[in-house]
Amino acid sequence: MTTEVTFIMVKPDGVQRNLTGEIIRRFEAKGYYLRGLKLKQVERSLAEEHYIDLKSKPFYPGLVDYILSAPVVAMVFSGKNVVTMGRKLIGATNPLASEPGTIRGDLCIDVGRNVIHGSDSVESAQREIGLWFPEGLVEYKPHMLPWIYE
Ligand code: 3AN
Repeated sequence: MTTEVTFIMVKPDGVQRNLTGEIIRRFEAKGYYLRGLKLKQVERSLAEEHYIDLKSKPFYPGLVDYILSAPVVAMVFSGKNVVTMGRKLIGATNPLASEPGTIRGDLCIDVGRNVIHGSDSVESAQREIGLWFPEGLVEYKPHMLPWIYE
């Protein structure tokens, strides 16, 4: 059984719109386990580091300001292929291209208010979890795995 992990963040608009529970529900209902969770007012250095790969993009300053504009909910989920499947559950970056049934396809309209972030690779997930949860994760053994995996 793989213990792949991914970093998921409910962005300020998602928190303000009370979508945190709906987002957790979708990941849990799929069969993933919550491994870390915190409500956090982000400091600029963390937001800039998180989005370092997008530094040259014209929308980067607005993106950082958006992430700083109100608290976010930072989470870690675990499970088989959770990085790839998490991105599928989330949907395309631009909500206009996100399929109905995905989080973005169902819950938002503008790319600059797209309610959620999810790691795009196993390597990004490791980097992001290290950034957002430097204290580490709680040791935890999910007990229903035989009902999720054959
Ligand atoms: P994703 O969040 O789907 O991995 P990225 O990493 O390309 O997409 O972009 C990170 C974030 O930057 C997006 N979630 C979105 O909030 C913002 N963003 C991406 N493209 C644009 C854009 N063209 N205009 C405004 N904001 C954007």
